[in-house]
Amino acid sequence: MKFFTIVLLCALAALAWARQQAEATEEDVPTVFPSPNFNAVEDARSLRDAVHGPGTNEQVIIQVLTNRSNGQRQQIKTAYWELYGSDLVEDLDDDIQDKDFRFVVDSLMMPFNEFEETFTDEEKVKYSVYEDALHEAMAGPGTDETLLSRIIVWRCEIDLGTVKNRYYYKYGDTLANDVSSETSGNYRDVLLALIK
Ligand SMILES: [Ca+2]
Repeated sequence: MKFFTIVLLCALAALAWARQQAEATEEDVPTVFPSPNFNAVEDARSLRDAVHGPGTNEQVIIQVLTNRSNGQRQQIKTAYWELYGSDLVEDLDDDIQDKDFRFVVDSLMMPFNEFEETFTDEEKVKYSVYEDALHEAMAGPGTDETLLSRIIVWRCEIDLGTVKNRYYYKYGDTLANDVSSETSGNYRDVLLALIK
């Protein structure tokens, strides 16, 4: 009897170890990658065309910003300044009416370390299980758009692909589906483009 108890305990220990290894080696998968054919000047021109003059081409803004890394977005900001002597973020802000969409655009345009500093240490602990934070932002009536946007912008270049999988296994619906039913308009489009 004693022998079997030992065997059982060993088996359980081996299982726990294997699970720990699996978790430790779970690779972080982002959803936003640096563009391989990146040209900051071309992007600056596209964004200028999107905001200059009457109207705004939000789809161009979404297309450009969600397909570049944060570092590339910073280079676009510099190129824009050199070409037009104007601040890209201010120009985008002037043109974007929807405050939730504007918040995502502004967050994407912040240097990543600066954006990360908008999270207090308490928040970093509180939201450290990202799929739960995303779920919390959408659970119940209404939506906490600020929390939803911050977590998506924060994780899209780090591990949102992994978070997305965990979200699905935990909550039984895809993150994209839930975001889609909780949001609308350009705001929805930009979040879905970041989630991929
Ligand atoms: Ca809700």
